[in-house]
Amino acid sequence: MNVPQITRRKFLTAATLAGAGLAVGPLPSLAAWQVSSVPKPERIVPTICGACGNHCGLLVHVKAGRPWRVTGNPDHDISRGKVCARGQAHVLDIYNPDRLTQPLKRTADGKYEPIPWEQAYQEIAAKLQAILAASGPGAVFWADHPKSVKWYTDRFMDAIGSPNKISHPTTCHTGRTVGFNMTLGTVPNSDFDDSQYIVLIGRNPAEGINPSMLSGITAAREKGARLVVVDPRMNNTAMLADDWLAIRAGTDLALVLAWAHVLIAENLYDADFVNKNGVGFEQLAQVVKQYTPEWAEPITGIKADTIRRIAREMGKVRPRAFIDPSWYGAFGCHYANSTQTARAVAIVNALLGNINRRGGLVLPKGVKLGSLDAAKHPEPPKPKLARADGAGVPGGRFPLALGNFGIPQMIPELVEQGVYKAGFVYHHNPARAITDPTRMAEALRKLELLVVIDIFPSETAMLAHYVLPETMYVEMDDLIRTFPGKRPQVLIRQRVVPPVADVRPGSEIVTELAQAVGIGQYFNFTEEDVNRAWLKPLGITLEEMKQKGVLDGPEPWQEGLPAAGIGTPSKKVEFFSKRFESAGFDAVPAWIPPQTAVPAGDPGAFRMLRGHQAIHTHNTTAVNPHLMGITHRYGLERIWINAGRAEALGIADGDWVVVENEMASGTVRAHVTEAIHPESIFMPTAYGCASPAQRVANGVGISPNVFTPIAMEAISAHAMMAEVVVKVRKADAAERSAAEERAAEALDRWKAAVKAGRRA
Ligand SMILES: Nc1nc2c(c(=O)[nH]1)N[C@H]1C(S)=C(S)[C@@H](COP(=O)(O)OP(=O)(O)OC[C@H]3O[C@@H](n4cnc5c(=O)[nH]c(N)nc54)[C@H](O)[C@@H]3O)O[C@H]1N2
Ligand SMILES: Nc1nc2c(c(=O)[nH]1)N[C@H]1C(S)=C(S)[C@@H](COP(=O)(O)OP(=O)(O)OC[C@H]3O[C@@H](n4cnc5c(=O)[nH]c(N)nc54)[C@H](O)[C@@H]3O)O[C@H]1N2
Ligand code: SF4
Ligand SMILES: [Mo]
Repeated sequence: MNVPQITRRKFLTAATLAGAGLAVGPLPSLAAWQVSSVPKPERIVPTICGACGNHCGLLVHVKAGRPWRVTGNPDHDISRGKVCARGQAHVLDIYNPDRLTQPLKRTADGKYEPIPWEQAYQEIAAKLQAILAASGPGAVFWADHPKSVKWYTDRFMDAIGSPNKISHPTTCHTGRTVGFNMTLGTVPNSDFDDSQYIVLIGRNPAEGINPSMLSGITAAREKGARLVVVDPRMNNTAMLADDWLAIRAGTDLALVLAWAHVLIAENLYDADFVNKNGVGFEQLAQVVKQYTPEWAEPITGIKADTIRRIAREMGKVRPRAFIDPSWYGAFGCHYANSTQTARAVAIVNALLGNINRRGGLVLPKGVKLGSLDAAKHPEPPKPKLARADGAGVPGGRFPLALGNFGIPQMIPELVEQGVYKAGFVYHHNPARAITDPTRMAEALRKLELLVVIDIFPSETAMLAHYVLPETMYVEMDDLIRTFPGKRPQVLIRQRVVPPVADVRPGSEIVTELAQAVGIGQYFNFTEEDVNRAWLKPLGITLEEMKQKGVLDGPEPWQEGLPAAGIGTPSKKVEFFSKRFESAGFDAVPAWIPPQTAVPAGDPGAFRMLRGHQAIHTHNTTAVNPHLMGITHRYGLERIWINAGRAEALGIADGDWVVVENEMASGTVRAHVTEAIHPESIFMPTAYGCASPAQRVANGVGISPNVFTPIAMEAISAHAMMAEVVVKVRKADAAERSAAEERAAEALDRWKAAVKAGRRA
């Protein structure tokens, strides 16, 4: 099978023409138009966006008591004055008619009735106490997507004695994080702005948006830096690249090992840095001897000459060359080899001597906050029990996994075994975001108590005994947060407008719940007390913080490795990892093929890849009529399929196709394109909402998770989300008409939502 033959020039020409079309005519710029034609807002409030995990600094302009316009806070280093489409649109979801507006209780017939907050707290507390008395604290889990409220939820779990704090990372970045932590003691930030050579492997900041990455890449490109994008799919960041390497999915480890080989064999690595700051270089050199570019070519589908050229180019401009540590795609949680891929990436960076160097990888500099006075505000003792899922438990099943995040895809197994009996789910949607949502939903249904705190009736909320509605970010004050990095910062989120419904902020919900459960003594403070105590050593007042929204931390980042070394046990870069060795894994990364192979010669079989789109956040924003409007307009819910493979299957662009495997089957339209490797299809991750109560989202597209079994990668226990083979075929007439009917209904619901929005 050949790698698609598509030139970057073809794509750029099309993009440039489209851009030129827009530039024709004497139109003023958007910014100029906004200034000249729009009356002044009443107030502008600095705060933090809540539409995704980047937490960009926003300035929310308020008119007639409503958020009216959102602009970027130029002082915030992550966003640098930029706001993406989601940041613009999600703020309006406070008025979304499908929003949760009051506490709900499930009735005997499976419907939901509104109840007062006090009743909800009392009933939840009574059930929880009964479960704690009968089964102990190990029967309770709390699953969330980290936000600052996590400080409260962790305290709540400590106070009841349960170690089972769970979060999303095994379905996001765990493989990457464990690989880097074990090698460099942390996950560094890339210093894009000052780099001369950037390699992105399965990282697409133009769509898996991180605004500062894009600004940094653009700034570096303008100064002549080269950009290499490695992705089986020509993602939107590849449009900016000098090289797009259309690698065979799941084989990045072979490519990175071959780069290590060339750097060492051709003496291009930074020997001074390695001798001074590394352990196990000899073992590394021995292992990668075999991994020549010629060895990697048939595995990856990338020409040996190209592999060698890029290693030489990196070696030439080191230390201002790096491979970005990445996030989700490729080696966050996708393949059986992802954790070792991350280790190999960390190792190549260390060979380039770029660790904590300008234009290389920066060890993030933190900001040390104060703490509450423990004499007045006693801290709950830490739980004595070991985590039920074994994450990070010495001698357990997953000793190297991240103990502070746990393993959400093990919830079904632990419910089935009778371990978990009660669950709290906060700002997280396991019945959609985790692999095999059907099994997850069955398990959640078996719990004696499920409490979901959300802003929308998610799939998980629709399984809960109690649903508690939270304020949205523009309606609430929040705990201070810090941003470690090259420019360490302190940020605050604050209330812009009062809540539009009977909703409460997470910190208040946890505090009130704690009081009802009888552990209120650990919550004898207000959020303001905490913020003031945290800010105290920084010499910043809460008032100053609220006025500015973001302030620089007191201590600037400094180039070079710290005198005390880095955060590994040896304090050095661990080319050889004793921790890997003692846990039974390769101490120096060696080639591991992906666990599943696409059967050769089967015309309908593909590996299923997945990824983010610029206009949606996971499963949160498909409810938003503005953002879903973009999806409808451009058919963004379609799966990508390689043109040559599609032709062989009789599939034309826009055709309805059936995607199926032993777990599920779904019908969706096809985007037929040269810009994806023939072996894989690509499915966007924002679609396939199964909650009828989310009227704009429901019925649009399909979700990759329904095709993905629950699995645990051996080292970091991530969910191996791309170890999935599916079959694709053209839909027959009956399948097509059923799908068209479903799509037409979804479109009608969207049109109704747009109309209702215009009237509001
Ligand atoms: N718009 C938007 N931005 C977001 C988010 C969001 O939901 N929406 N979420 C945030 C979060 S939580 C995350 S984790 C990040 C995710 O950010 P990324 O990790 O950059 O995003 P993805 O699109 O998941 O994956 C990037 C690319 O990996 C490619 N890929 C898949 N398999 C392979 C492989 O085997 N090898 C290689 N080399 N590439 C592969 C995919 O084709 C995809 O283009 O985005 C963050 N930013
Ligand atoms: N199908 C699918 N699966 C995925 C992904 C995907 O995009 N699609 N992405 C993968 C990745 S990279 C990640 S990080 C995880 C993310 O997985 P999740 O953590 O589940 O994803 P989110 O979309 O961030 O949050 C989910 C829930 O939080 C609710 N929510 C949003 N804002 C608030 C708020 O302010 N307060 C409260 N209480 N609730 C809120 C949303 O309504 C939604 O129900 O999923 C992984 N799995
Ligand atoms: S990237 Fe967009 S959605 Fe995410 S925090 Fe920034 S502005 Fe908000
Ligand atoms: Mo993520």
